[in-house]
Amino acid sequence: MSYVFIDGKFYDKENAKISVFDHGLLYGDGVFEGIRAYNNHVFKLKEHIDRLFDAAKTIDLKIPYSKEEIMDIVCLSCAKNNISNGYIRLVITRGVGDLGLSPKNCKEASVICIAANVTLYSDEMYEKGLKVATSSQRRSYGAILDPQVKSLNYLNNIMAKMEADRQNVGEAVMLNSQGWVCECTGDNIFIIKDGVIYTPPTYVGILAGISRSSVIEVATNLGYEVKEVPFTLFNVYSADECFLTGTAAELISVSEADGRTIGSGSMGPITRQLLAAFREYANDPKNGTPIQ
Ligand code: PXG
Repeated sequence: MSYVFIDGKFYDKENAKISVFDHGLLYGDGVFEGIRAYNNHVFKLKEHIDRLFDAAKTIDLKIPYSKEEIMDIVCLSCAKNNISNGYIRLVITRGVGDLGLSPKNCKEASVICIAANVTLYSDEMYEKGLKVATSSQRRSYGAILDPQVKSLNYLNNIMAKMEADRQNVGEAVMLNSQGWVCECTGDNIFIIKDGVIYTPPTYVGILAGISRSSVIEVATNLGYEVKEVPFTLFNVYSADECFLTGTAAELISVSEADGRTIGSGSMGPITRQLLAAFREYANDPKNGTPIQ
């Protein structure tokens, strides 16, 4: 049996339901986080909760719990479901209102926490790497809806992901309106050229990924130079190595972009070293919050 936290209570999975008048459903009005537990610790929980509160503040949504209380809810959800390694989905919706865009009649935000097992890519996928294709969908930017807000409206990314599915590739690379490479639909992107690691800066229009910042830290500690600078598809196609980072994928290499083989066409040596170092980092209790 699995249990889902909704607004102060745990419900068994079948009875975990919210109202059809919730503005999260009606308008995609809300924010969320996807979080991993490793080794009985919730990885970078404080960073996820800080990002969640920053996003909620940006859309002027009051979360009816303190940061400490939300952290407790996440840990309790893991404990209640016997999750020591898993995936946590934390969702804050605008709550129940009427059939108008304005949330002025939404009395209180709803807080939902699901702790589940995680579906991993196979070892073979990590070895071979993902094929990616550039999407016709442009990533939005700070003057529209800042991609730093992990909002419940993921249509931009979903349409890009559907394009990737149609082309039989694992991920879609999204550019901003100027053509700078931003990120993929649920992952940040890195390239490696002549031993230097590059990833786009947040101002081009990306989610400031927690895995992204962890990889930057791990790579820097290993002595690599990491540059957060804008780059174009030219740099992706001509990279020695390319990889994606995200809570679900951790760090996965890219073998092909728009039909161009990247580097050797399978996981490169620096990507391999970073993946091992990242997994060690993620499993280190120092980088997480104990579940109980
Ligand atoms: N960019 C975007 C647009 C994302 O949605 C990332 C980058 C990576 O961020 P983190 O903090 O996870 O390193 C994300 C996160 C899913 C799923 O179900 C995807 C994400 C999060 C949770 C679930 O595919 N993407």
